[in-house]
Parts: sequence; C-alpha cells; structure tokens
Amino acid sequence: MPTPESQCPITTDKKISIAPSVMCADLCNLETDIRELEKSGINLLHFDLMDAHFVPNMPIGLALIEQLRQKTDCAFDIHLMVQNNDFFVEAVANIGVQQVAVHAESAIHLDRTLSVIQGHGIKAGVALNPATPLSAIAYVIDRLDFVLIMTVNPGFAGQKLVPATLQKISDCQAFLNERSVNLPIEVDGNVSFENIPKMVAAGADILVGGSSSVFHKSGSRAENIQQIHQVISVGLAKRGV
Ligand code: S6P
Ligand code: MG
Repeated sequence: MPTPESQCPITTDKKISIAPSVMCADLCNLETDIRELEKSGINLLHFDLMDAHFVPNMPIGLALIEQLRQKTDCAFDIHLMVQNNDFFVEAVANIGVQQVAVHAESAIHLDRTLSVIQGHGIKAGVALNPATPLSAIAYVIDRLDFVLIMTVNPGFAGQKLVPATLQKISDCQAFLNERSVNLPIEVDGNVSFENIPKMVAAGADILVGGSSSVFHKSGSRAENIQQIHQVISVGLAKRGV
C-alpha cells in the first residue's frame, strides 16, 4: 500500500496528474481496467463516494474501495459527496487512502474536518460546487493540500461543463497567488479532450478523467490516456510552462 509521503501524486511543482474516475470504469471488470490504467502510467485513482443525500446517487461504496486497496498501489483520491463527512473520513482513513476532499457546502465544521483528515496523514482538500465562491476556502487555506473545483454539479458522470467554471479555475489560481499559496488545483466534471487545454491553461493540475476522456468510448483506455497527454501539452503551452 502506498504511503502518503512516498507515492501521493499531489505535488506543488505544477506537474499535471491524471486521476481516472473509477465510477466511470467498467465496474464488472474493474481489475482489468485498473491494470490497463497502470500500464498507461496512471498512479492516482479518483473515487466518488456519494450517500444519496448530499447528491442523489450512490455509484460505489466503501467495500469496493477496501477491496481495490488490496489490488493496486495507485494512490487513492477520495471525493466525498456526503452529509456525514466525519463518518466517511474515518472509514476511508481506515482503508488507507492518500487524499480526501470534502465539500464546503456539506462540511459544517470544515476546519475541524480538514484537521481530522490531516491527522490521519492524508492530504486534505475542499471541493467547491460550481456556484460556491472561492471565499469559502479563505479561512482554511493554511490547512489545505489541494483545492477541488467542480466543473459540473456533483452527482453524475456524463454532464456538460458549467461554462463559468473555466473562469473559476483562473480565479482560483489568482486567489492562491494573491495569498502566496502554492496548492494543486484539481478539476472534476466533463474534463474532456476539448476542455483539458483550457483547464490546464487556466491552472488545473489534477485532471479527473471520466466518460469524456479516460473512459471515452472512442478509444481504449491506453489510447485515451495518450490523447490526454497530447492535449495537456497544448494547455501547458498556453499557460506558458
Ligand atoms: C461527479 C463526480 C465526477 C465524475 C466525473 C465523470 O459528481 O464527482 O468525479 O465521476 O466527473 O467524468 P465525466 O467526464 O463523465 O464528466
Ligand atoms: Mg468526483
């Protein structure tokens, strides 16, 4: 099992990570999918944990994450979309995950929850719905290891980008720069071949790849990941890196 220090792909050196969204994989043949992703250089997997209350869906659960933990050395990136954050934080910490994002909209005691996550030696992030302002992270910024900008409304794969979120990625980068904070920005939702260059140019560092990229029907997992690397280069060139 990877340790947070040795294998967590969160970095502050502006290297772009691809985090395939497991809910978009072939859930009946998950191990096959994961082996193919690993062969393509993937070392980070994104898990959407939903409780059918904070969002009206529940695609994968704790038992699946626990079993997969024994099958791969990839770092696990947990995106909590739940009402009872503290219950799920303890549960995933016991499984052994490397990064956890909680939604600002659901975490009543956000500062405390972030501190509990970090107390387990796990990287802590805050996820922001498209309509939630960046000011929601202003007073926890010193606690954060990453920021997760939702580029669709959470709950479902296969949605269209909320257009204002592209500007929000740039605004988030500026918000961090103004405070001299160097944190990775993760983006999640319709992270497509078309949108990736714009997202990376705006400042995205961790790309959650779902049905519109890693698991796009037009290619194999390996072909899609190769194409993602190509469009990342376009975005980095626009960013001036
Ligand atoms: C949505 C969830 C996401 C999706 C991913 C799907 O609530 O947080 O992680 O799994 O966005 O990707 P796509 O390309 O279908 O939008
Ligand atoms: Mg997600």
